[in-house]
Amino acid sequence: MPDYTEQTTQDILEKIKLLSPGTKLRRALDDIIHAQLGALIVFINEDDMKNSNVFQSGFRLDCPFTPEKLYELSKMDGAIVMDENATKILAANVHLVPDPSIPTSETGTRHRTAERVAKQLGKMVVAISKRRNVVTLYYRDRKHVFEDINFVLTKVGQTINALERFRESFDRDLERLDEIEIEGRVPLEFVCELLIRGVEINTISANIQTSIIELGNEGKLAQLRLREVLSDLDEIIKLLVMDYSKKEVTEEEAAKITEAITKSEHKIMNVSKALGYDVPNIQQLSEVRVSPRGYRILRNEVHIPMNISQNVIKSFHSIDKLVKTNASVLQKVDGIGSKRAKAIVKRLREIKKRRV
Ligand code: 3AT
Ligand code: 3AT
Ligand code: MN
Repeated sequence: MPDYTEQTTQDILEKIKLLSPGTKLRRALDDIIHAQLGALIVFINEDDMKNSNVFQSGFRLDCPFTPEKLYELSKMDGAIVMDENATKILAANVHLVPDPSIPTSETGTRHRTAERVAKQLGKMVVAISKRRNVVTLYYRDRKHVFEDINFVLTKVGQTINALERFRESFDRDLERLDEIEIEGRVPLEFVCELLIRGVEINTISANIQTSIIELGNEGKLAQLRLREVLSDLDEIIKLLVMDYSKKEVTEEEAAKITEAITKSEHKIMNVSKALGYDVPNIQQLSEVRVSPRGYRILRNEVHIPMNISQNVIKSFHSIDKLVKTNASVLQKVDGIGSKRAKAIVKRLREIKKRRV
């Protein structure tokens, strides 16, 4: 059996999409379930079917797919064969004979067969249980059970509610960070906490992506809400890392550090280590004060492009020095004209005022 990994994870999302509400295929599956019928459907192109000895007996159809036809055919015993894009019904009443030595954890003959055929041929197989009213997708060595649509809607809705609150509080703390940054003495612990919360919002969002895809048409609102929750988040995390990493890092290096933080247990000590700080314990960490370089403030508050921010930071090194300068000195930096210089000085002063 071939070894499938990363690509399969991507592909299976495409397969789930093919079966999600709003598609013709899903309409057929829903009809089959409502009529208390079962089904076993293999998705394979005609040539691959002809060249395989898994498919036995049955009869050839080779007709365009419609939900009504699929529904009628599901009344018959055996498997239905469709092409991989689900546009044609190739055969029905087919007896599937996969290699019996392929392991399967299922019990009923329909589901055991489905799992084995998917593994053996590396294709998508869908089983609808007559007894349990459940649709199961097998693809290569993966399995996805479709849950009740209302259950998925509720689960996704609740998760996004929570994410929206997380994001609001994250944004409030970013505003607080602006103010502390102007003073130039930022608790490292605070920065680490913010980074953890940022990557957690990302991780939780990634985890419900599959459910949103499973919702198909019904998931459009959820998709929009999630996009809002995630807006600029990757950018903010990157700029935080570039501001606070112990040594100056490029955007690519910042992405690597972010990945390390995401993959680690989300603990403060791990984050400070990923940023390059060698602090032995949490007590000592809580006393560390750092000054950011200023990437985030320059980008978010004054909309300075990255390459010009880099020039500014080369000259000033950190935000506390930038705060003390005036527009005429700033103008000497490559890419900073009098307009930008004034905007930077003005905005930094405004933030400083907000603090008192
Ligand atoms: P009916 O006339 O529908 O009762 P059939 O010959 O059309 O019989 P089905 O395909 O409907 O057979 O299968 C009915 C059940 O028989 C399904 C499964 O639980 C059992 N069965 C079929 N083939 C096997 C097998 N090779 N090993 C164990 N059980 C099997
Ligand atoms: P249910 O949950 O009862 O629907 P199951 O996995 O328990 O599914 P069964 O043994 O009850 O499966 O078989 C149900 C039908 O599945 C019988 C037959 O129409 C189809 N089926 C089972 N094995 C095969 C096979 N090897 N090829 C084609 N069709 C099959
Ligand atoms: Mn059964």
